[in-house]
Amino acid sequence: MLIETMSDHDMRLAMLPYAGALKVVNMYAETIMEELFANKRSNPVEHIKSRLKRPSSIARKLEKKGYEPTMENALKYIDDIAGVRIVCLFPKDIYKIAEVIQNFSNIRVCRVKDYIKVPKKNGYRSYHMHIEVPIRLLDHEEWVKVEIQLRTVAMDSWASMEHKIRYKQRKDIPDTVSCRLLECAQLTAELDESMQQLNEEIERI
Ligand code: 0O2
Repeated sequence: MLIETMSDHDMRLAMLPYAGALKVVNMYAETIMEELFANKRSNPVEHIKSRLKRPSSIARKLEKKGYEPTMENALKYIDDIAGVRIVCLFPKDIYKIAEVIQNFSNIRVCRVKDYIKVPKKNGYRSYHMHIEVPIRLLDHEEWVKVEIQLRTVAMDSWASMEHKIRYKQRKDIPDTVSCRLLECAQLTAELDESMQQLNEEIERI
């Protein structure tokens, strides 16, 4: 069924498993953070945010990937209909949290994209985990896809800025702006490194 022709009721039904998956992953994430960092002086997780992708964004993404914008294609080809973003203070914490998630028995990790070790050409850095969690519905259980994005505050502020510019422009970003963005991405990487070193020094005191 074409996404744009779906009624609000049908869309809500299609999104229900994703809304459930977001609640489950959020709960896991919050519990892990509390346990993992219970003995630390401060919680290195700055915040956790979750969102369901809007139908118009799902349709746009399908068209960009060359698929007809139907709900069937969305279920098959879009991995980030449900998204959870965990924003940390330091890069090291990202890998600690990713390892804990990896070892969860009721989470299937399908794919990992490490844009921190290998940033995108435009400078984008984040650690993406494509996972599935089991969701019980009235008459059956299904494994539902969720994208977890792990990033630092600096990576997050860069990504928000770049996202805003890209979406506001709705056309190619001028080369001068792309170059400035890339420079800023490099600065945020240096900032992350320095802040992490500083934190390690403070923890040793
Ligand atoms: P929005 O509006 O944030 O939801 P794939 O089929 O997996 O190769 P996909 O889904 O594009 O293709 O994978 P990827 O790279 O994991 O991107 C998923 C999401 O990561 C994006 O969703 C963004 O949220 C974020 N992201 C990826 N690349 C960039 C980037 O260059 N800049 C910014 N600001 N965010 C990025 P959406 O649907 O693009 O956008």
